[in-house]
Amino acid sequence: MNLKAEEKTETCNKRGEKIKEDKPVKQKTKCERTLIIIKPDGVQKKLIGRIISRFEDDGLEIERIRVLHIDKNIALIHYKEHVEKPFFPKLLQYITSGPSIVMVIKGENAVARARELIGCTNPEKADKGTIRGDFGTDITINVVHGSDSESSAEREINIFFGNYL
Ligand code: RTP
Ligand code: MG
Repeated sequence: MNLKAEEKTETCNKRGEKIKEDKPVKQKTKCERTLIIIKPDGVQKKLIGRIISRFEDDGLEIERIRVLHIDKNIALIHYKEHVEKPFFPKLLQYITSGPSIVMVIKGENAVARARELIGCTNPEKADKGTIRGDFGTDITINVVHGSDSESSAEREINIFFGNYL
């Protein structure tokens, strides 16, 4: 396919002759932040380092991090969309059962990339090589949380780290 003139750039070849080259294709990327929680089972099983490495090895950056024992009040706010669901009592018991690691992770397309690294909600159905696929127990006890959209990320980051963005 021939590119139009404005899609080409002028440069020199090895012999110093002027030539037209295709402009480098710019990737569509967006720097985002997402909220990640290593849930109580991940902390209990001493998986903190291995889980953080999954994100860092993918090029994502840990921007904020804290240890927090999530209490009922925080759980009600963070998981507000699930409060009326039948599984909520189990989720509440689980997420408040011990300390968690709460992080803001930053990078290009961080929300979707982190969800990909985490894998699907049910570890039995999650691909091997994903965090849940490798370390999760069942549909409740699934090691990590990751924001599901940019707007959720903003809301959740504000819950745990205040409005600093
Ligand atoms: P998360 O919010 O923790 O990242 O998980 P998710 O988006 O993959 O799944 P979501 O539907 O938001 O569910 C939140 C958490 O609730 C527990 N859960 N239990 N049917 C069940 O028993 C059930 N479904 C969900 C899991 O701990 C899930 O991560
Ligand atoms: Mg969710």
